[in-house]
Amino acid sequence: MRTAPSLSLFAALVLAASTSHAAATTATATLAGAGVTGVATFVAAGDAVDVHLVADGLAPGSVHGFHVHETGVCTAPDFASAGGHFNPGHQPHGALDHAHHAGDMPSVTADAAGHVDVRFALAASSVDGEQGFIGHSVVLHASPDDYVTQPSGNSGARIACGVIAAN
Ligand SMILES: [Cu+2]
Ligand SMILES: [Zn+2]
Repeated sequence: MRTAPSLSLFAALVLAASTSHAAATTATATLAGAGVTGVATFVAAGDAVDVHLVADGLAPGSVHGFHVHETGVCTAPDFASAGGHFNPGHQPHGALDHAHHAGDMPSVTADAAGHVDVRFALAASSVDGEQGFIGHSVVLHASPDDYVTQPSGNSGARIACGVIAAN
């Protein structure tokens, strides 16, 4: 019976390998900017990703462009370090019902207290992997996204940024 121990060792190695390569299904970004804080969560849901943004410190009733950007680096104060919109599919910038960057998302609206709590789903998106959001960043802008102007929707200054990391 010399094979039994080696077989179980093999099984253990396979299990360890498959565990370490398992795709992350949830990720979080903690946003920070001048007077603005927030947390964005990303949860895989089949071929879609459910996004939940909670943010504070915004002007009452203000509307803000919100995107996943290419580079997972948030250097204040202008967050230019985050690069352009995450766009692995080489699409134009646009609204979700048109051709759009993988990082394009709905603009978010603050309530009378300057608080945002919004949830939406991004179809044909992923949290992990080549086309996934992990390792990139989320950026909140000063102005609404017009979903037309290339390549960024003319949503103004970057007021908060967070790196998206696996949970
Ligand atoms: Cu942006
Ligand atoms: Zn875009």
